[in-house]
Formats: sequence, C-alpha cells, structure tokens
Amino acid sequence: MTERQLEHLKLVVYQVYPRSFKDSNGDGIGDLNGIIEKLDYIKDLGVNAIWLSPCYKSPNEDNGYDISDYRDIMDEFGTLDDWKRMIAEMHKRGMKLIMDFVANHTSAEHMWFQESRKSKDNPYRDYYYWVDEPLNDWQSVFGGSAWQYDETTNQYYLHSYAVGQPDLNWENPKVQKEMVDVIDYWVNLGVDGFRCDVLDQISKDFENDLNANGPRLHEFIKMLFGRPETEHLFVIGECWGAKENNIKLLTGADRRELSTLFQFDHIVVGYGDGNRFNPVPFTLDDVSDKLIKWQDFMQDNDLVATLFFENHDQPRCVSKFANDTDKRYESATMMATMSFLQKGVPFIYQGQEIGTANPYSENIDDYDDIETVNYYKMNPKNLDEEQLFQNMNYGTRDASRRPMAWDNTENSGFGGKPWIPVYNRYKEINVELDLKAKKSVYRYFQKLISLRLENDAFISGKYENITGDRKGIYVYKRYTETDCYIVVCNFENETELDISTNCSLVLSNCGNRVINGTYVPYECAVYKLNA
Ligand code: TEU
Ligand code: CA
Repeated sequence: MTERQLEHLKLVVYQVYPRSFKDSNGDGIGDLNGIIEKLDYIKDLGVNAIWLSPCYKSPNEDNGYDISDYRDIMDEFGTLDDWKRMIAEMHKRGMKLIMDFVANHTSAEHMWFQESRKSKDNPYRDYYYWVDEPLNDWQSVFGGSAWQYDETTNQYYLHSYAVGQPDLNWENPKVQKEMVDVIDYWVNLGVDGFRCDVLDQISKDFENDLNANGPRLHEFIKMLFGRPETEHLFVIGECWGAKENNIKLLTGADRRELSTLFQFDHIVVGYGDGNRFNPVPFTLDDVSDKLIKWQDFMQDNDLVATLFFENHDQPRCVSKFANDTDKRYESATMMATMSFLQKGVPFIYQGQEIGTANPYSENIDDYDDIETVNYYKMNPKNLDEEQLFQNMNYGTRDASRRPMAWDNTENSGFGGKPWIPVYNRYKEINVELDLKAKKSVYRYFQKLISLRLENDAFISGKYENITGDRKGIYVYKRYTETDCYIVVCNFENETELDISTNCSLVLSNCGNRVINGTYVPYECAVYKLNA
C-alpha cells in the first residue's frame, strides 16, 4: 500500500442526501443551511468526510442526478454563498467534502441539450448521441427504450436513465473539456474529492453492445483525475459493471484513475436477476460470501475497497438484510461491525447511524422515486396491486429518502411539511430518542468508529477470513505485526463458536461475553488477542 492509500484508509465517510436531511427554512425541502446546523451531529459520530449527493441546479426528475447547471446550487437548497459557508464549516471541523459528479448525462434542461436538440448543425449537437433510428435495444434503467424520439429534428437521442437525462457523448473532445472544467471549478473552490455517478458508463462500445466499460474509459478518467491539479483528491467511482480485471485498472495505485470504487455484489443479493423489485430468498451467508470474496481480491491486489450497506438508492439494511423489529438495535450494530471493521473505507448513509428502518406504504402518492413510479405504471409482470406494492416496498429507493427523523415532533423535526412523507416509525426511531436510549445505535457507531481509527490493525492491518466452514456467522481477523483483533458477527440464529485463543473483549452489542460459547441472534463482538 502507498502512503496515499493509507491516508484514504483513514477516512470514514458520511453520506448526506440534501433533500431529506434537514430543512432550515420550513419549505419542506432539506437545504445547505440545514446541513450546517447538523455538522456537529455528524462530526460527533467520528467521521472525517462528507459525501454530498448532488446539490446543483436541477429540475429534479431524478432528484438532482439530472443537472441543468454544474456550477450553481439548486435554488431550494440555497446559494453558492451558502455552499461556501458550508464547506468552510466542514473544514473548520476537520471534515472533507466529497461532491457528487454526474458525468454520464445532464438534465434535458441543461443549456447544452437545449441547444443540441434545436438543429442537426447546432454547435452543441454532438454533445449528445443523436441517431436516425435506435442503434440497439438498450433499455433505460428506469424503464422503456433508452432511445427517445425527438420531433424537432426527427431523430433519437440516448438516455440510459430518465428521458430527461440525455447521455453525454464523451467521444466529443468538447464534452471532455467541459467536464474537466467542471472538476477544476469545484477543485478551485476547495472540494476534497468526488463520488462519480455511474462512471463506468462514460465510455460505451456500440459495436460490441456495451453501454459501459467501453474502450476509452481509462483514458477519460485520466483526463479528469490523472492531473497534478487533481492529485490530492479522494475519488470514488460508482462502477456497477466493473469486473476484477477492470477494478485493478481503475483503482491501481500507480494508475492515476480512482482512489476506490463502489462495487455491488453484496448489495444485489436478494434482487432476482439483479432487479430490485424482484425479491428472492437469501441468507446473510450469501452476503458475507461476497464480502469475503472482495476483501480477499482487493487485499491481494493492494487496492482500496469501499465498505457500505446503504446509500440513497438502497433500502435500509436492517430491513433488507436483518431484523428491523425486536432485534433492530442488534441488527443495525452487527451489520455495521460486519462491514466497517473490514479493510477499506466505511460509508455511512444518513439515518443508518440510528438504525432507521424501511417505511411501508401501499399508496402510490407516497412514492416519488422515478424508478419506482415507472415500475408501478408499467407493471411489467402484470402483478396484482398487492404483489406490486410488496415488491415496491422491498426495493424502492424512497426507503432511504424519507426525511431524516430528528425527533418525535411534527414532521419528525425535519422542518416544514416534507416533500415526501416522514418515516412511519419516526416516533420510535429518531435521533433524539436514540441518543437517550440505553441501546443507542449512534453510541455504538461512535465506539466502532473510534476503535477503527485508533488502531492501525483496522487501517493498514491485514484482513483474514477465519469463518471456515461455519454457517450463520462471519468471523474475521485484522492484524499487524503487533496487534490482532477478531471480529465475530452472528446472523439470525443462535450459533456456537469454539476457537482456541486467549483474547479480551473490546466491543460488543449484547453485553459482556467471552469468545467461545453461544452467540444470540445478531450478536457481534470484537476481541483483542492477548500477547
Ligand atoms: O445510480 C446508478 C444505478 O444504476 C442504480 O443505482 C440505479 O439507481 C438503479 O436503481 C438500479 O436499479 C446512480 C445514482 O446513484 C442514482 O441515484 C441515479 O438515479 C442514477 O445514477 C442516474 O444518475
Ligand atoms: Ca428548506
């Protein structure tokens, strides 16, 4: 590992989805001043970096992932001056700011696209992909053909996501230059890194029918991030399609591309054919199998991994993977322990630190996510209403987008009447209550993070899976030449453990215990080997 990689392994990132975090002016929409109000809350968790989902100008067809101006702030969120105050307040507290960078597509309302669609000889025409007939049968991730007919010029344009999210044509050198300029604009304003939305899609290969990981991907990424001006950045690529060989190329320390990437094998467990609205049975062993595979691979190749179970596109992990009722505290803390003490960079999604559970609704008006609403309208498998809503509740992205529950007052302490309903269970699961609770998820996260940051075994130390052929439990080691820790994460059943070691307990979610014996459902514990 290089010095730079070791620096990155010391990061603990908290993701803020601005629309749903904190509304400071009562209009029902989270905003930048709301984030500033809560910086101490975030900081107290022990994190040292914030990934902010898009806060740029946007018509919000896909909640900010459709950008109409890369250089300005969405009106509802505030102004560029608010943003400057926000980053200054973060830096004052020793927290880095990682901005979201959406390079694959713009909003259809972006000036480039407004111009582009006007005529075939418009100077912006080749900023996007225009064709006489669809080139293939690619489907939009949000449903329907990825090719949209446009009357003005009697041609089709490509949109891998919403109709209002036309894909940029990265083969055009002008597009490359524009996007490099956007990066430099924010770097000059002091940002510390970028999380790059669906980055593997910026290079496509139409001949071989690939809408991601095309032949020029590495070249494009180097243009963005392989320059002296960008050397200091922490850059994470969202790369759904990255396979082993490509991951080595994307994140190799000597490659000047990405610091790390999000990879989703452990996340799509439970999604039949990779489809979030197609629940299939699974066990936590299926999940830990994926974690082990990627831990081994990333370590063997000297690469920095990401560690996460939640983000703004995924259900709450206690609900999807564990128990969000009587074992909610145990589930939330065990899942965190299972993930965040492994080797890599932990990412906490807002609300995960209080064990937020999925909401439930069988009313379409309670949904906002374009992917979910389209699924409902299209009902591709012709399901009856009840089954349809069951699938929606299982996979909807809205599950993580309801307003952060700060307390049990009106609107869950979020602010004005929110743009999307509050969490059904906010009176029972909110920040104020959790902080006071005997079993506080937040307090456990604090201990977990400080344990991680204060012991090099969890940073540069080696990872070793020692689960063996045991089922229903995940046991791994983190160690340096001087220290060794054993992390035990039990799943939904009681499990007997019998390991011959001499060690002492350093953290647990079910009280005092020793390493051997019966673990109760969702119990976890961390031990330090005695010298
Ligand atoms: O997501 C990429 C992506 O393909 C999936 O997460 C997707 O949201 C889909 O749900 C798979 O079922 C990124 C962003 O994280 C997401 O919020 C955006 O909607 C999307 O890109 C488009 O910008
Ligand atoms: Ca507001």
